[in-house]
Amino acid sequence: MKRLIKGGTAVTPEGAVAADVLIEDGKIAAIGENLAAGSPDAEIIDAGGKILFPGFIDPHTHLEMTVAAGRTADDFATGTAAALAGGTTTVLDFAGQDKGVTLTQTLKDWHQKADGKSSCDYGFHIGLAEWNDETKKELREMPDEGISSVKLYMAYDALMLDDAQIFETLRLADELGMTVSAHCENGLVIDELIEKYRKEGCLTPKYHPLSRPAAMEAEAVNRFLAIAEQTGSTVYVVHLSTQRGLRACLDAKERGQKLYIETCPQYLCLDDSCYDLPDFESAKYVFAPPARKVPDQKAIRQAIFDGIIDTAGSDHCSFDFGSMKQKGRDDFSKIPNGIPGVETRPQLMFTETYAGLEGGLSYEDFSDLMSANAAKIYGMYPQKGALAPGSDADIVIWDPDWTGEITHDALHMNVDYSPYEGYPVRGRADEVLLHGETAYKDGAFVKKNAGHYVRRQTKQA
Ligand code: DUC
Ligand code: ZN
Repeated sequence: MKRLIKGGTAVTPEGAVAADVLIEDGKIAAIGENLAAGSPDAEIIDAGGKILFPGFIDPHTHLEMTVAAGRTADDFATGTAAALAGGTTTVLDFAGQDKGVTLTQTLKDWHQKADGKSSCDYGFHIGLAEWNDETKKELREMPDEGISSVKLYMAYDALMLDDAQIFETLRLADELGMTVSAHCENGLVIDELIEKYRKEGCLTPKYHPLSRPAAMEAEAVNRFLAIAEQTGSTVYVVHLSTQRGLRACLDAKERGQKLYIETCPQYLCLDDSCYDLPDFESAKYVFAPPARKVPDQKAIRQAIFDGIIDTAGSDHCSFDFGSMKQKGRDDFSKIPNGIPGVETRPQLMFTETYAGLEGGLSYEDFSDLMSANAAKIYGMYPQKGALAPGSDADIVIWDPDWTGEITHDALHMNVDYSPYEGYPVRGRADEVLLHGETAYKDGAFVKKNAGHYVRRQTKQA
């Protein structure tokens, strides 16, 4: 079946151009002027005045994840549908190992959660919780499973690796051509700070950010990058949130190290005043790293404008306020960490970075930040992340002029609140195509459950 998108501005790898986009058999067949003449049988989609972006890619989600307090509100069915509604056509979720569970089993579990239930395309990062002979053996098998990236944690007792294990992970991942990403917070010091506040009877959510200070992000970023310097690895820092952490990244870049940096909308749109809200409302904002100070927000935004930050992940990790977040009513450390964001990420990022702002991003740069860079870093390009002949026809028809505000009622995520209620936003996805077919249009789902697993290439493949 042929479809022709007419009248839009297509954001291609060569630049944004007024052009038709012809789709055939789920792929982009051609981009150019007046393609209708050569394809009289094509179904016409009118995109007059709209921007055509390659489907957005969210490189950082936690769907159907279980933590000590229980399970996330969104599974793959609800989370990937909500992603589509926002303009995201591929998510990379963390298939996170629990201690004692093999990587093979973890991957099998994640396929069971996602296969046949996902409304957008999806891939998995393999997340490590331990490092032993079995893990090393199994990591070697991951590229054949379409996994090209490993995630490690420097915080959380149940997950964190020590420095020697990080060093070894980097060495082996390099040999396999896999990219290593890290959650950079100094978990040991954070645990001490949490214990100190608990002993002092400081138990409200206000103490969540105080127990996870900026210095502990910067220290871990610096340590991760210093270890990567020894192995010569190119690495990826997830959810960078602070000016000090950014400084550590810039120092490494100045040393000549190659690294990728991700931030998230929450580090642009929220600041630590959200921990002063009354009536336990602040629990809605308990995520890690926490919302930071206004100068951090400014530094992160400027780093996006300067092209220093490569990607924007949502770190979508949704827990209901009415039930799950209440588990920490008497002790902030028991509030499950995470906020919903897979659906709102494109709109929030567009609002915070669009070209109308001083120093704001061109459509091409926004497309790189939201799609192409993640595709390249994680081994999916140009199947994903490009409006180009031969690429998957995952296309967002974006209205750059729409303005409104975020309301939980209008969103599709399976969670009982939005941390951005009432936040003024600009731009929205009018229509979203997955594999050339309209999956979401004008506020309604047209096609669900059509998501495929994306096998990703390692750097050597
Ligand atoms: N931080 C969160 O807020 N949620 C999931 C995991 C994480 O590190
Ligand atoms: Zn995360």
